[in-house]
Amino acid sequence: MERTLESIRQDFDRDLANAASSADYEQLKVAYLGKKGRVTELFKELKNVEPSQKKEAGQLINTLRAEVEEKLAAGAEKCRQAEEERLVNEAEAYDFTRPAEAEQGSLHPITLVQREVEEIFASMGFTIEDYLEVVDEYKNFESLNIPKHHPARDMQDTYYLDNGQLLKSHTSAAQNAIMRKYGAPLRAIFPGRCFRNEATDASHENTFFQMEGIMIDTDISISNLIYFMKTMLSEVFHREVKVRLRPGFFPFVEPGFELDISCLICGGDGCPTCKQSGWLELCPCGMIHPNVLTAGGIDPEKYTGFAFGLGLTRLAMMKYGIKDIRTLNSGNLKALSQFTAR
Ligand code: FA5
Repeated sequence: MERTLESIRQDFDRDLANAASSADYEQLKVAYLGKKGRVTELFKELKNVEPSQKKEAGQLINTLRAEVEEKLAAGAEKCRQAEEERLVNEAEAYDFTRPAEAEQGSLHPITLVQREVEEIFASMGFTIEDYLEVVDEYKNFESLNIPKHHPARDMQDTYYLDNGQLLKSHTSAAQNAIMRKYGAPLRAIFPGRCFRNEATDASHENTFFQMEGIMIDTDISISNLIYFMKTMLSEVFHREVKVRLRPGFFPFVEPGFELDISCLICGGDGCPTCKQSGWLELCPCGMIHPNVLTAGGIDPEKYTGFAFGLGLTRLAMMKYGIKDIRTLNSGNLKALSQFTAR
């Protein structure tokens, strides 16, 4: 028995010296201490040992087992530390400023259109502003001449938080803060995500983007409004597009208009995107109501201004021929990554 023990010890020491990875240590553990491992098998041999020598033989096997366990644990720990060190060294040697080799991502169509419209308005002297997504009722409604219980609130049902705040239903919610921030004269656009509690279809989403614009000065009229709208649309589409202006009611403008664009998906013939009408509501606008100017700290006796609320998501649909608005929030990379900057 002693000779067998010594031979196993020598084999183990030799195998241990050759172990180089955590996997090697695992294999050794199975080979010597596993169910059919060489040390484990020794215990089964005990039944053939003389009864008078059984106790001593058992102790010798136990000692060998403890020795093997200890050496394996120490070796495995040393190996783990070496592997960790190697990974750290590799990470340190990696140049994170190196240009990516993998395929690069692409900009979302709404981002592309947003940037294009921003560039157009910036070239005409407009400031680009950012605003919150969670606002209070005053910002979303009251400051815009929509008192509590006004039926216009029904048109823009949105999502309310427990604390009474809400997810802004239109970018007009930023008008008050921006008027207060800059005063008059003022030219600003402010894109943003809007939310509405409404059923979705080919042209309606519950989460979509608008871009608001306001221009306030001493002598602003509807002609200025029409000029800026036409300039923006012809630059975005790189051609004349058919638009129509019709009266529209919004409590925060007087007079108010609906600016529709001839549907570019069907060429005006009628399709599900334009609900068979040939036209798509794109950019309501109008002259800012005196009450809204007053709420924004601007004297309506001295200043007038126009405001518009461009449907940025719908503009992206028209520009890129996207038939269903839901594609834009779908995360479908195949559909969304095919558009590139101009
Ligand atoms: C408004 O939101 C007004 N705040 C716009 C405005 C601003 C009027 C300044 C006057 C002066 P409306 O609810 O119509 O209006 O929305 C404006 C545009 O946002 C629509 O023409 C449309 O292009 C887009 N829009 C509205 N609801 C949705 C929706 N559920 N999904 C996608 N786009 C939408």
